[in-house]
Amino acid sequence: MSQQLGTLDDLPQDYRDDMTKAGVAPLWPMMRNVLPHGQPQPVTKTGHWKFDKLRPLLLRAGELTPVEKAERRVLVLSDPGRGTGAMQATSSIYLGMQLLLPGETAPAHVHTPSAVRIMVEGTGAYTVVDGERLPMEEGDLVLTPGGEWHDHGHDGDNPVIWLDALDLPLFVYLEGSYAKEGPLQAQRNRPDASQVEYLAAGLAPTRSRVSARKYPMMRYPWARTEPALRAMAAHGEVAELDYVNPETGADVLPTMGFTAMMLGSGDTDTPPLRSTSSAFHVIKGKGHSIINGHKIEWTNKDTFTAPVFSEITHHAEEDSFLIRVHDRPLQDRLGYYEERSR
Ligand code: GTQ
Repeated sequence: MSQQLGTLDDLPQDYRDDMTKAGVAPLWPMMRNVLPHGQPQPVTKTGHWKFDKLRPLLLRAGELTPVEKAERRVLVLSDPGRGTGAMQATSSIYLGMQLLLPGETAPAHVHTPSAVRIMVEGTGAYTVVDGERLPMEEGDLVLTPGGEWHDHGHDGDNPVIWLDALDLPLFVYLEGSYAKEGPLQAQRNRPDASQVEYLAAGLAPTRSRVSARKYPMMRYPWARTEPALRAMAAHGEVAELDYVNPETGADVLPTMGFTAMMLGSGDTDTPPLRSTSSAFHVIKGKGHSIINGHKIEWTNKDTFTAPVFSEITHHAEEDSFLIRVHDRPLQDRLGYYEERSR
């Protein structure tokens, strides 16, 4: 039975003062703040960042702030529920839009949080992770897992822009976030694993257990994702593919998960309510999503978010491709991931 709990005002002032002096506080007036009934009460609010608004701001940052002064030239997408400057887009997901100009490098560092790059615009950029050079073409997903050295470079002729998704809020909350800097890495003279070892689904190189890599493939080329989605969509409605470790089939990172979705022109997708928060990035297409009654009209390269347990309906007005970022791997580890039907 739900009981009305006592409030602070029920307590005499001298008792409240004595508690404050002793460094304690009563639980019961705050109980429902931390343990609401039935489902969480998220602080996070749906956000929508239109790329045509972000792009000029990012290019201006390129004029105003040399990469040496920024280390990473990024505009942070702040959760509207927490306000501008919030270093998170949802409870667990950090998003930033990063610019690298031709010839620039972003210095090598390693940090405890994991990052994923979703390529938004331009060609010729690359990320080096543990000596492996990962080309970044539009739509590619590139992993820089926590604890792996990484730097970014750009051999092309035009600005490149990508979306960073990090599990940074979690690491900040845990007081576990820190970085180390180092020299640019030597690059192995060999194409990345997606081009050599994992060219076909279901086939992985025969290896000795001793040489097993924790992150065997760190680049997921869009050139292969889109045909896979189109083939699935041709035989069903909405197609959605998980990004997985090609050796184990497990999620690509310990805390964050990623899917690629295709909604054909005219398709509607009504996923179950999920205990995860999510971010959606439109690789290309046009449509709208209704998130808890809030309509978001999205187009190419836009990004939007949904808090935990959101009611979400997507509708595509043309063939549309989205990447969904979520925190189900973390929730699976904590043992509370949940879906509810609508
Ligand atoms: O590229 O390593 O958006 O360390 C935030 C922190 C990007 C990066 C961000 C980072 C990076």
